[in-house]
Amino acid sequence: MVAIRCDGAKDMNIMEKCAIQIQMSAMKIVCFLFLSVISTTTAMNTIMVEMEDIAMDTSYKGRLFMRENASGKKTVLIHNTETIDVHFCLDEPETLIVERIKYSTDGYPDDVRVELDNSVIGHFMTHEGTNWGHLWNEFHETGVVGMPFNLEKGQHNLILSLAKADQYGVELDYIEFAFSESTSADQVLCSEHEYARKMASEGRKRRRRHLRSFLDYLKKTEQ
Ligand SMILES: [Ca+2]
Ligand SMILES: [Ca+2]
Repeated sequence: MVAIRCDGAKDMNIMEKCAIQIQMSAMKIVCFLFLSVISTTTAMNTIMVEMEDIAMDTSYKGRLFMRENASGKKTVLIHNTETIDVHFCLDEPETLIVERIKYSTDGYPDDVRVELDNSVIGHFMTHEGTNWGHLWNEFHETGVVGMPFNLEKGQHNLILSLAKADQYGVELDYIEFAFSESTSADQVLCSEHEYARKMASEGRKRRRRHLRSFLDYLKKTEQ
């Protein structure tokens, strides 16, 4: 559309064209705002859960490994019939996507099964290859596993296990979830979960530290 000079226009034709131009600009602004609202409301929040942070109870004994290239320098092994269980407690309905799982393995590939509330939501196959154990320190990422899921408010269990494995299994470094509402791991993990307890305890310690430094500051200002 050719730009028209509207300042001080007196010709009726030009004034009509100017009015149309103004209406179109206004519509563009409304569309832009509408699309902005849509993209904001549909944006998902990535929440990373380190496997070593949830592997607290006795079922994980002997399954944590130090790996230099792992996030947090640690992984958790899934071997034979072992599982990794992540318990979510949601305060409101949310959409969940398993965005990415980071793992390492050395040997034949493994078929890793992902279940949500006792339904299999996806699988992924690990890499094949061996270098005398050195490949446990080389990490790979899956893409999205399964489809987006609409979860009701309340508790949900995500379980990772092996549908088919070699004799060595697979080590998981972390999982990245995408949630539609929540923004942090301590918001979505159940309060009875050791990890959530650890996060809450760290939060309490942090608040106590802040209170102590505030009281010290008050004492100094009184002197
Ligand atoms: Ca393997
Ligand atoms: Ca890790």
